[in-house]
Amino acid sequence: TPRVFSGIQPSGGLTLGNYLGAIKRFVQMQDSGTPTIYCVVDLHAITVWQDPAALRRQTRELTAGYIAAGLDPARSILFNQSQVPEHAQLAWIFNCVARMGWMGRMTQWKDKAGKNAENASLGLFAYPALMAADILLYHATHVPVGEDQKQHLELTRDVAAKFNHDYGVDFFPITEPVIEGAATRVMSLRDGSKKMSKSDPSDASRINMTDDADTIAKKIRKAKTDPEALPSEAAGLEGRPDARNLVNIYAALSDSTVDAVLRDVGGKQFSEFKPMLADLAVARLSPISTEMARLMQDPAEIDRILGDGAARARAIASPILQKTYEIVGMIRS
Ligand code: AQP
Repeated sequence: TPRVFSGIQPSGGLTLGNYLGAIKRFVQMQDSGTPTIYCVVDLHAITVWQDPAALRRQTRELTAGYIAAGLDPARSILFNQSQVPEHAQLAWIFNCVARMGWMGRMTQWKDKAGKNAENASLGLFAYPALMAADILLYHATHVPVGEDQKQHLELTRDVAAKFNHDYGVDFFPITEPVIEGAATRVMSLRDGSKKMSKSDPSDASRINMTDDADTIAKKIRKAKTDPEALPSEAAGLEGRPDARNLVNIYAALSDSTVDAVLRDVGGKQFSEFKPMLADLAVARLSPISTEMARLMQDPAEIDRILGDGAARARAIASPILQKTYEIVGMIRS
């Protein structure tokens, strides 16, 4: 039976990349009627330092973002990871299944630990084993994510296959990544070869879900582009990463395709296209940010939603963890 799981780290404010690459598609999957479980992965967030007060605020803000963008806590299970201890418990078992070599090859590890791996947290290294636990704890079959998470999902499949093989069972499913749409990789507005990220030190590199209309318009006006006009078909974006990025964003925000967008705007200069993009971004994002701000006025209600979601998540996770312990040979008495 199909079941969707995905998560986002409360490691900063939500960006347009998180919205287009993840949340927008979370909503589509919910609305298609498949059972959906969406997590605020606070245990993942602390793999790099988080100020406790900021972590609390970002957890609530991300939850508000989920709801404001169209996730319905009655139809989807929404919760924060640390309230379901089974995630950490299964992650330990997967730490003993996954191999050091697999982890060392992860590009996110290499990017985030950089040259100073000696000083990175052990949790950052083990991050993909916890992610495998998040997904497999629910026997999730489909995981909507952005392009940057593809390698971690392959590792999740490797963990499931090795566990099944080592214990001679057919217990954990081999999950399918769902990486689709025009904006599976939204790039930095300052550098079309770098992904838009909530932890980029430059605020001008990203559009935050909480940016107001003027800020959005200004960031798009200043976005890096090249001097050429827009091409009339996708092939003309070859070798033009900054131009491609803005067209991809336009296509994703308008639920269209790059080819369809270029049929309309091909031949225009960026001086004309950028205000169109800014208007579209404001029209799509401002209802969400207004609703987020409204929800944030009642943090107790957000916490209640997370608690309720956690109880429902545990009801699914707990029997799967118990069965895992049994397979591994742990006595339950
Ligand atoms: N630029 C992006 N384009 C498309 N999808 C993106 N995602 C993130 N950035 C982009 C997708 O959002 C989901 C949640 O990501 P995450 O918060 O778990 O971590 P991340 O991928 O590392 O995102 P950030 O914004 O770059 O956070 P930091 O800076 O804290 O690492 C995932 O599905 C991801 O693919």
